[in-house]
Amino acid sequence: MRRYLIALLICGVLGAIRPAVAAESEQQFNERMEWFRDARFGMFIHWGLYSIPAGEWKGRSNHAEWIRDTAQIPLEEYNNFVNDFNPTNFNANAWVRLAKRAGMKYLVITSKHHDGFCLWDSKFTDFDVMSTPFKRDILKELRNACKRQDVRFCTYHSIMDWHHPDYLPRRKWETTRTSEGADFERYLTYLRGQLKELVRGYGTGILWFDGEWESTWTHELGAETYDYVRSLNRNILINNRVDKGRRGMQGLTQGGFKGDFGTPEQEIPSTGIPGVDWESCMTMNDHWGWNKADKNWKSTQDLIRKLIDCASKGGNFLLNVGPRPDGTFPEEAVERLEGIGKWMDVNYDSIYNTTASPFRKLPWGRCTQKRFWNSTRLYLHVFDWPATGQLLVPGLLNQTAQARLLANGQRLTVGYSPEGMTIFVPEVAPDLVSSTVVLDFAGEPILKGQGAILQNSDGSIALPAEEALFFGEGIRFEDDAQRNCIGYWMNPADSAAWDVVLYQDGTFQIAVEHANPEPTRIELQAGGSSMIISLPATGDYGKFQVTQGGTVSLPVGKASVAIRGVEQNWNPANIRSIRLSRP
Ligand code: FHN
Repeated sequence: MRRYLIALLICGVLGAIRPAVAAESEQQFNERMEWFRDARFGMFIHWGLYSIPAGEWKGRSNHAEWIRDTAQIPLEEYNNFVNDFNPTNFNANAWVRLAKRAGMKYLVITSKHHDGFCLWDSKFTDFDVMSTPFKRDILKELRNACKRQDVRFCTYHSIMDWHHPDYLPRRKWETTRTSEGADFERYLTYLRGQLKELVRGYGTGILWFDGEWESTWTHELGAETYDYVRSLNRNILINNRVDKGRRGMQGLTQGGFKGDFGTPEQEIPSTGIPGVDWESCMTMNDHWGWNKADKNWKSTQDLIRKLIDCASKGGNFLLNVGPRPDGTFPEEAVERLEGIGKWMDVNYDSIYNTTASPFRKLPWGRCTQKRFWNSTRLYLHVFDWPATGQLLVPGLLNQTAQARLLANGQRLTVGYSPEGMTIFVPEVAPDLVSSTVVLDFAGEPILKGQGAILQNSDGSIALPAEEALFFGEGIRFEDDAQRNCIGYWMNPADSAAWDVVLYQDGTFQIAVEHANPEPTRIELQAGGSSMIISLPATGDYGKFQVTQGGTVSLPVGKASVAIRGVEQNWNPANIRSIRLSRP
């Protein structure tokens, strides 16, 4: 116990004098995020004492990593699992080999889950793997295996800790476990000490925080912890669960909160989110930790298409494995990892180092892309292979494209029409799960009817509500015959945007067609400038009128026009269209 107190004391002093983190430029942030954005695919591992009961407790079999809470196991009884943890079949090289086989570029393992048990030799507690019969430092072995096989080693770490005497609050059902003498500040020192071990001692590439939702954890603590961890390693990545800004399972970060990327859980955002980094984490069946009764495994096809879906929206896919207590992966997980790996052997180029699709949606599948100096490569992920042999890429107006099958390089003929590009494909799809057609053309994609609006021949530009791209939780297209407008705009931080293609540059007068019972203001950004437009009350959400804004100058080529609410005195407004016309 003495060594822990000394460790805590040292950490407390060091923690109190930690250096502030210098401000980071956008370029520095992009450099720090680069490997993560390029990787697109990682392995999540939930493993610990909770794996021993395998989801079962006193006749119920739907538990997993939360078992101490969901089965209300008293601490003393749960601690007995320490004596049973002896994963003699654990082989770090084999785990990393399987991650690599699947095409995963990084691995995130639960260093400590909510139960407080630590998978490494921590100076700050004996509730760790060194107190078990196994007596091996699992994180160290996994870190070394990752290093040997060029997979980035990363760690999940739970802020919430059901074991540590100083963590508060207790579980509601723990009526006999006193919180008398609990000192949350002392817990924070413990937490910082362990974070320092993981960052400096194990070189974790991501600190994947979790368990941030309880009242004792605050935005201030989150922001402070973010800065503290970055002060230990400026290049580390930290997810948004370090702070309090995560929007539930949808996982994206609300403004003003810390975190390098959003963490949707068991779901994938409905559209790409320009300028936002995120990673969807998902189980292969229905449980994070090992549950031997859970046979609801997602198919390999479904998992491959989820990976493609994430990449097509500019996000990462963190796919979970819950190892058994003996240290082996379930056969069903191994089968899926190998199946995904087979697909990645052929199609990895269409996932790694790609960015989001330029299309809002495609009828037959998804798209990822790579931009080169003066050309674009689209990877068309075709789930539903056209029986007609003609694959229409709707709204793509570029000319002189080259197309081929990624699987075997077979050249394909391309046709052009006002509806878009048609690629003539063989009768049989190279891969029934998803076949990749590679499309190369000069310049940037020119899209019609996919959120990209073409300038009219008279130079004007009409931006209708139904062609807008939406960013935020509530705002969306109100498909009502009388309205046909941007609606449900309750949160001024929500925004809408249009991609515009201009053939004639110039200065344009802005006009807004709106309906709002109360006066309100919007901010319009276009061509690098911004303006506030006051929208007088029209009396009703269905009573539209046109209000003039200022003027804006736009160059030839692609431009973006975006609107968001002005926070101060915000009142929702319905926007039917924005019009840019020659003054
Ligand atoms: O409570 C945890 C849960 O056990 C699991 O670790 C997931 C994985 O992201 N995170 C929390 C639930 O959101």
